[in-house]
Amino acid sequence: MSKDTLSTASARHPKPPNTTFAYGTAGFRTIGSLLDSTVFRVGVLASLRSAKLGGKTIGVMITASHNPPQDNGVKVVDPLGEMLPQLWEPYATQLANSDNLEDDVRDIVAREKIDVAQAGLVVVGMDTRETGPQLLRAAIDGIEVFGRAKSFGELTTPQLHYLVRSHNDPEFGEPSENGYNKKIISAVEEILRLWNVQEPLEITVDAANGVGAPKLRNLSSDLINISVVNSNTQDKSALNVECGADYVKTNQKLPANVQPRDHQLYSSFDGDADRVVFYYTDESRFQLLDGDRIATLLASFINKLLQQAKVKANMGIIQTAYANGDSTKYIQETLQIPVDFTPTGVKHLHHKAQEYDIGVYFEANGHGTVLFSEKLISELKSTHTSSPEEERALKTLVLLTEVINQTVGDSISDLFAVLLALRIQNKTCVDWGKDYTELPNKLFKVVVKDRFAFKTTDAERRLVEPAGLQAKIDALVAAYARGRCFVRASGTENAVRVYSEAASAADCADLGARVCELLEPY
Ligand code: G16
Repeated sequence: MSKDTLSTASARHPKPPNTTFAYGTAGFRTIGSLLDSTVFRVGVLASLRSAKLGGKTIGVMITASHNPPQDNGVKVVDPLGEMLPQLWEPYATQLANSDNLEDDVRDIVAREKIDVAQAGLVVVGMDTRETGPQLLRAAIDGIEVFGRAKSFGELTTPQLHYLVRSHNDPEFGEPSENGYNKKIISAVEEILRLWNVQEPLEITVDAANGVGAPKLRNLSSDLINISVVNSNTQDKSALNVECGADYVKTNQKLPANVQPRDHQLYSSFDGDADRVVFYYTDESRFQLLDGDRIATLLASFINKLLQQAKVKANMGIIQTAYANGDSTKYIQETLQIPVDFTPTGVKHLHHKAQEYDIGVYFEANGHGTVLFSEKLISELKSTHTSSPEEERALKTLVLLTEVINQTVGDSISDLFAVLLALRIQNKTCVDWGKDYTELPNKLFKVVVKDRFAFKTTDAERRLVEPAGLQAKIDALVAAYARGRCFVRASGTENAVRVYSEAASAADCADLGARVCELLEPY
């Protein structure tokens, strides 16, 4: 270990006093100006992770995704484009809070039996936040203590995941942003040709004034016509403000600058383009098509293709406690697909989805993807067909595995998957919105003294601490027809989230507000 280098480099990134950092739902997130030392230390950790894995390429993404503009964050991406394993999260927290960095690094090196000389490449990206460039330099400083850094500058989070995977697995794609674009566009265009689609795919996207805006512009072609609004990445205070997927989902209303035409589909990305939601208006009434709807649309589309291709595959849908009760009912009773529940956080859903040949996972907030197992992909590629219809369905399935990001939820590839599913099935957004009716639901955010005092069980559907609080929630819920309500600490913001649903909108709002009142003493 090159001890001097670590101490010299870390002296340039002093830890702020009286601040504790925790690796949460999606890495570290807090006010960007507090994160310099943490990002430096995450850089060190990423190179240790690379060394542990014999020099494989690791990723570091600097983003606070849906959070407000002044926040920032950082997370580590493993070689196949997956999140840092949960076993390593305590190391990240240990280093971020360490007052004796050299000893703590030595401790991790010993515990994990790491040969630091094996540290390889760490690829780094950032979203468009004001604190991004400085934090990117801190990450590089940390990485270079043991390993090598390669910065890709501004990227969407899913593009960074793609780049990590393609550096380790050249068959996955060319390891460049251009390679990412080519992989998606060529698969989308080939599917459109297979189905003889002449008219281009068209949609207006609200890019949350984030990095998705410039990246989407690189993806237009004769068959893809996307208009982007809320694309101002120069005004750093505009990110996610009154626009973007989180704003639209939480407030259940249109973002700024979208003047909808009835029955036309629109969509919103979040600040780092890893979530997407859709919507339309019907006689000016807003109709949201969230992650639950994306999951059901894609699962039923893929199921139809499997039937046409005469291929058997075992499919599951993974949801979290935020999934609308009626979406779960529709999946189980109408689509007849099994549903699993995990805690919030892509890392949890992703692992569960890997247990299926086809694992469809979406959080209601629009974060998700469809995973196809390697076994199924090779079966699809080697199956012989006996009719043109079978052949086309089979080819479409194979191409969908190229369109849909296999590493993480991706607004861009989910956008195309949805547009293809609608176009090929001749389904309008209004048809999609009528697949099932949804229970009225509402999200609340409550700032409490200590969000870490809120501990949950049963995939976050019940509180075990603070003691006695769950019983009070249960008593309230029992008074409302089809009532459901849960409380959990956010892992990305300094707040507690409350979700409520009930048979009527008035009951849903009332139930949520009364549960929020229960939180006042905390
Ligand atoms: C992140 C996670 C998501 C999670 C969201 C909110 O999204 O990747 O899985 O649903 O945070 O998490 P929490 O309720 O714990 O704050 P993003 O888009 O912000 O990266």
